[in-house]
Amino acid sequence: MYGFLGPMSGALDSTDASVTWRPSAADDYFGTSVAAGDVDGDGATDVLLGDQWEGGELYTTVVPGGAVYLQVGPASGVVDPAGLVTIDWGLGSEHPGAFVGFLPDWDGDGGDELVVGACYADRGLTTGAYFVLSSDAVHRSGSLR
Ligand SMILES: [Ca+2]
Ligand SMILES: [Ca+2]
Repeated sequence: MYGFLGPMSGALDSTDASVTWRPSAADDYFGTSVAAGDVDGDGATDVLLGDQWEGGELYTTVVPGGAVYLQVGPASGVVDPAGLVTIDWGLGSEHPGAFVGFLPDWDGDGGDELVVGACYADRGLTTGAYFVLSSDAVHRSGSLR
């Protein structure tokens, strides 16, 4: 997944990216979803990166996985998402990361809340849920499961 700082003009490609999020190992649909907000309220944009099959198995047996990574900004260069704040339900989970987003500071603590969509919530193909994670909880833990 690539991030480009504006202003932009002309034809761009991956070598023009200001930041590249690239897993260091083969991955499962890293980059399924992306959203920008300010989770720590410092004025610098933070990025949520979804990976709805992380740790799962898509090709031989359908075992859901999923993870969401939080890049606290600013960022530059090549970043391995394994080193970021990770929101991971674990193997056999609900596909967190199918959708990610931010809610503008819902609880008034100065940071935007995180929204994680999990399209297999409750282990069903026709179910799904959105989870709202407090910016404060994410900051205190550094990682959530
Ligand atoms: Ca920020
Ligand atoms: Ca908040």
